[in-house]
Amino acid sequence: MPSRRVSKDTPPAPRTVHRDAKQDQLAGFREDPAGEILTTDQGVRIANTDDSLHAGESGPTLLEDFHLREKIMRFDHERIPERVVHARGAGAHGYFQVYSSLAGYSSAGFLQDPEVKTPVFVRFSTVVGSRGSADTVRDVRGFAVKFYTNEGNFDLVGNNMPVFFIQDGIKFPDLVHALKPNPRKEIPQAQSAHDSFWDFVSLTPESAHMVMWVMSDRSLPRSYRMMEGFGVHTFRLINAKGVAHLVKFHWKPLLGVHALAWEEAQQIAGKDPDFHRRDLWEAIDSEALVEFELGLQVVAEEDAQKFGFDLLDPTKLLPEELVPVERVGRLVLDRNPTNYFAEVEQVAFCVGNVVPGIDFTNDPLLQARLFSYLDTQITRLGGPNFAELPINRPVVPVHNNQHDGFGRQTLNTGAANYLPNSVGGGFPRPAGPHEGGYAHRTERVSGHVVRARSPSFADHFSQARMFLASQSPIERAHLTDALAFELGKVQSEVVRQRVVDVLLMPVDPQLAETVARALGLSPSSKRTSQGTVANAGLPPSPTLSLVPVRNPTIATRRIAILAALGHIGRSLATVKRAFEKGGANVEIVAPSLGAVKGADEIDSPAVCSLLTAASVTYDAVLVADGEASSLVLAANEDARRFIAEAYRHCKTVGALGAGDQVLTAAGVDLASEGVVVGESAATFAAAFIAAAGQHRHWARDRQRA
Ligand code: HDE
Repeated sequence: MPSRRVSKDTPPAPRTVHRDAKQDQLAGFREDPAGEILTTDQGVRIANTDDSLHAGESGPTLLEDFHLREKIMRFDHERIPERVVHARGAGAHGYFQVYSSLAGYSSAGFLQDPEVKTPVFVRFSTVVGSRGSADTVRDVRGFAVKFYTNEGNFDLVGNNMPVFFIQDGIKFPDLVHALKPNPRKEIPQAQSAHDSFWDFVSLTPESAHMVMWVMSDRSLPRSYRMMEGFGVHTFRLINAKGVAHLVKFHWKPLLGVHALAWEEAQQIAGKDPDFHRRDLWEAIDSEALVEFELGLQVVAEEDAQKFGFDLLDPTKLLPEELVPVERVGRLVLDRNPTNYFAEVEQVAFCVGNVVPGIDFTNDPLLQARLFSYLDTQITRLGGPNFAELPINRPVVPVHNNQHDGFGRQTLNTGAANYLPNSVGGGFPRPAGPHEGGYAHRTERVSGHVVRARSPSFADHFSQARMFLASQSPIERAHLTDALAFELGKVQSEVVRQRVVDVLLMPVDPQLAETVARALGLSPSSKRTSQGTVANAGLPPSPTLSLVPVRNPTIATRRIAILAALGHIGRSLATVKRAFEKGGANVEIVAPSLGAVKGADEIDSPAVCSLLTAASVTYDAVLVADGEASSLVLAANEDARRFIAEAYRHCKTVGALGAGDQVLTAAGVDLASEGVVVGESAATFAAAFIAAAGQHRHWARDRQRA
């Protein structure tokens, strides 16, 4: 093909992106073995892959067996270092679309046109555990989004909590070392319930607010699809006129924010350690709703000082009551990865990946992250060419003089690999004034070079107290239990006492006292000199509470119907249909798999048996009608435990007709909240849907206490 004749006056090709741009690009890298013949990496066809080449049938293996050597060499090097943090994750493709142009705030191309769907790849993760750890541990969740925009990649690398443990990135290695397993024993895996974490946070009072979040129900999401996301730091949006606004990024799940019960989460970790991965995969596979809205809290630069705390302090959130969250666009996840390793493991997010119209602030945590994410990929992905990996490639062309290095794929054909040059016509040339070149915001900076923290970062407790005060009584009870659990696992009494005195007392003396009592301690009257005790009581922020449920729905929820020989198939089918109409996934669970004979000659197909199904993996449980079936189930210990666990974990439980005997046999109080019994299938279904839409009936937890 003749090369395009270009001069410096030739305008560059317009850069547009469509919804399938990333998939089209990935398609060129996919390999499909269907109907093909096995080859070596060199494309040589292989006739036998089961026996190595020997000198005689019982003789030694020959070095010339290139297939053996290649196969074993490739196997030996299949593993790459897992992420230092956020090692365990799940990913999905989708798109992002603004509701209307955000030109007033930002010039970013992907924020201008509501018709444009920008491809995205999202990776959700836990933080502490290794790659093979369980999904439902108590932990922060990562929420990282890569937008493949028409101006290059923008990565919004956030968490499901709006604040962080530390104020300056230089403490991140200390925090992570303290959180991770003990270096001598590599115990415990994927949890903070151990001495070093509590030792660190009790000596780091700036962590008080984040500790409240991590001990709250937010650290036990029901699903990746049911948690919020936050950019944490304050960023900047800059419009075409160069006007900057400060911004906090939010993701709001359309399915609401919901949490597991702590005991439930622990049990799921054993029964289905892939619970969140599976949930995401199955939801996308069944074309269920996986959608979030992008929210912005926008603050004019001149208003930055008016909130009484520093917007650059990542241990502070901006209460929604002070600056409402504007919902500006939708993120839809609708495609599972083709290959976990190539996509979810090799994706390299980088906080520094921004596009024109989005800029940073001087948040010292953010500043350290700007270095870390690029740097970490050198070790993790084995060199500087990781941006060429299919999942990381932008969908717009890349032209620069960054050449060579391990694993280089691009064949640069230019006559010169430096600038300025004349032999290559001066290309690739920098963008002209109206060609979308990234221009860093001009900012006046002055001051002494110091290793010091801004005095405006000194209040560590006001917002921790605000968060606690915003929790409903049951959420507060969960938080208190979580502290008692975690600190109960701490061996050092000195550390436990310090947490109570230094972290909890300044937040809330009553909390400190309750936790101290559970630990057999009493809060000390003497205060340490560390940290500043909050002076002002901030008003509670109701949006920080997950209770009450704001938009009840059973969509995508898992409902189990227990049935045995002699159940009433007709009413079971009616309620099942009603639940499915509401978008729920309904499974019939019986003593054994296969068709369960109905007393009315209508059989119901059991897809799980009491042996294979776990109550903790469902959101709601009910028992089918039928005298004979109910007698069988009431006498079955597994069935009773199935119901008792669901009841204990505050889920909606119910029974049609005679099924109520099974509930009673399982110890269910038929009069308590979230227990639905009834004769008429249609009325029962409506009541059950309303109850299950409430997610959990936490009031039962209080009764237990
Ligand atoms: Fe990260 N973080 N982080 N982090 N982080 C990484 O990058 C780091 C922080 C977050 O799914 C690493 O590619 C430092 C805050 C997510 O691939 C590493 C500091 C927030 C993910 C790293 C922070 C995050 C990471 C590990 C303090 C919420 C997973 C491997 C200055 C806003 C992304 C990698 C994925 C991953 C460093 C603090 C979110 C080591 C130094 C605050 C969601 O570079």
